[in-house]
Amino acid sequence: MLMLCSVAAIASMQSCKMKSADSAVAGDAAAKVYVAPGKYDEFYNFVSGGFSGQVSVYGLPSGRLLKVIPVFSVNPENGYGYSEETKAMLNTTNGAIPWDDQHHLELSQTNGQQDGRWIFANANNTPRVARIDLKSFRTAEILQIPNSAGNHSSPFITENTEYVVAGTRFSVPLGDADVPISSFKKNFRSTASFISVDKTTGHMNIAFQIVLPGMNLDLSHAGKGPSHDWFFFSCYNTEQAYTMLEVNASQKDKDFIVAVNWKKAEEYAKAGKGHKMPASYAHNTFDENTQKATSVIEKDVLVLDPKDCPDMVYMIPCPKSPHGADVDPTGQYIVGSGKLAALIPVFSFDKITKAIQDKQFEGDFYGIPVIKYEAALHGEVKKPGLGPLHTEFDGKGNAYTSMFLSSEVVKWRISDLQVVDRIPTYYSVGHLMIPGGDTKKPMGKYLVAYNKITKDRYLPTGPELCQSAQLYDISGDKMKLLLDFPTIGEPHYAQACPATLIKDQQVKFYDISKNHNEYVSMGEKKADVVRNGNRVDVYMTAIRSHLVPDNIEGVFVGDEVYFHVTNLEQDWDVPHGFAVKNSNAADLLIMPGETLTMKLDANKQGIYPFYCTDFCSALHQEMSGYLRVSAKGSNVPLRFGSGVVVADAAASNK
Ligand code: K7E
Ligand code: CUA
Repeated sequence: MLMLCSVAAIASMQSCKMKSADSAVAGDAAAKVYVAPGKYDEFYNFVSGGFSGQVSVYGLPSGRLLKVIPVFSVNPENGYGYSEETKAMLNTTNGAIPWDDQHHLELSQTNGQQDGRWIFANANNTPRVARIDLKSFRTAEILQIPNSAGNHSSPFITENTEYVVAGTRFSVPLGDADVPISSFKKNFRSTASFISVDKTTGHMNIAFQIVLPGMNLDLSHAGKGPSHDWFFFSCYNTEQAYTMLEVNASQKDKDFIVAVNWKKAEEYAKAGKGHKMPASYAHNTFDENTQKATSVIEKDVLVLDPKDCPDMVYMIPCPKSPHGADVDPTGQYIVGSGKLAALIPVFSFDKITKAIQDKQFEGDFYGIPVIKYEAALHGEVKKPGLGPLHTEFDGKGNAYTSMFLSSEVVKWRISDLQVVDRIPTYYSVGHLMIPGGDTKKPMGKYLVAYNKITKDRYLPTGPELCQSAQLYDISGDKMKLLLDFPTIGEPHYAQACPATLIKDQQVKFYDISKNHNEYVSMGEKKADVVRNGNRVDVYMTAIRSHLVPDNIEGVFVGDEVYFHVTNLEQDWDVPHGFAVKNSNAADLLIMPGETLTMKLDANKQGIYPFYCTDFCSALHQEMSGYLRVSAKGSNVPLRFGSGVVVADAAASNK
């Protein structure tokens, strides 16, 4: 901000700050982001949660938080990861992992345009890819990725969602081999996994995994139109450093964009050019029919080596540790953003193709041909700013690049590579996003910057400040700042689609006649308590404003009690909650027509009240009951019921 001030003004910093902050906001900003009470936003904005492991959903242009979708982390709000039905979603070959680091999102596409079916999310730390259903806003599937670590260049997709990719940021030895760290060059590999997506069900499977030299794959984007068959990955650390990367991975002038012809790879895989390698990875799916997640451990993966597959992988030199690898809407231009570069190289797909035909190579990298930089280059954006990270497009021939170090968004023309506008961000922008901005049909009305540093933008909240997003109007020649809004976790990439694409397909409640959860209670008369050894199954129903049964006796210390709670409501927006005293799980939030199960270890004698945790009706506070837990071996018969039924059963009570 101070850059804009004169030396004299710096003397009175406060007034200068005020002035630039005022002028940074467009005069009609309030009207442009105001969504009147009861009115809907124009776009859904899906934002990655970073270290929160979840995905959050905001309305644009208001910036209102609509929902947090639990994906890679347990979620106390609704019991995701705690309920018996959802526990398996977080299973991995290292057991259940209650947390991950979620960076990138990609909406499913058909013909290079958003189709509103699914959104994919990556987990960085324990490499996984998730598919979220956009009818229910629930995580439907999570697939672990073997031979990977730091699943960062993921989950980008091809034009028709044929494949979701997962490129490893940290090279590791294949098959979890035990080798010295100093044998990096010899033993460590990076891998690019191509996950096929079933056209109708969305089910994911690793179709093949391409093994690449030890280096760090960072980001990626698929080609489109003429470059449909290709995928472009940025990579850094081609120095192959394994210690003090800060210095050792910044030695070379150029790293690479790795261009993968996935169509060729597909053919090689079909032709048997790969080899099946033993691998162990979890594949978790949530079955809507049984309302239960299951986890299967997969046993092998098909591996393709570029050595056996000529013409499948090429390297394009790219200056200074590239981060973003972004493809423009025409599919002709590939933008590499070198974190430490003072320019932005733009590559031309036609030139890349011609360079390959004419064999314009400058050697090879571990046997992979390296295309001459100039031969692939469309041109360079000169002096764009400092620290280019990511680029999105408006569909009108312009590109927008985030500049981390100079803290700004820079707009430039793809045709002549001229910078046409720039605007500050507050502060240190990472990713930026235009609705549809990485598809064939961007909606160039808004741009959102997801910033790394918040400093003075909001009321202070102790040492930890919220992360921040900023909304810009990009409909005119000049970008205009409209709004700041706080975000959850650390936002990295995001996607946005028109509300009209998905709002009318939303599930309002689950049809109870189709509830095939094995522990469903189809009506209050089916409520039951069944003992089997030290396992007690409670078949419970919830409807405004009572739980059945609401009195349970004959449970002993050492028992495992499973509360299977079925919400009998058949109406929108009537969830019931369930919590029981002394439980060490989160409470449940059960949607209408759904059954969820909470396990309680009865560890000590006493009366355990249970209740609905969601204020569902005027008599919500009455929606409660008691569980009696008696000492082991005591003579208390199993009894349960509600109201009159309990009175009958009470005849045998001492
Ligand atoms: Cu945050 Cu996409 Cu993980 Cu750049 S990455 S900022
Ligand atoms: Cu049901 Cu409160």
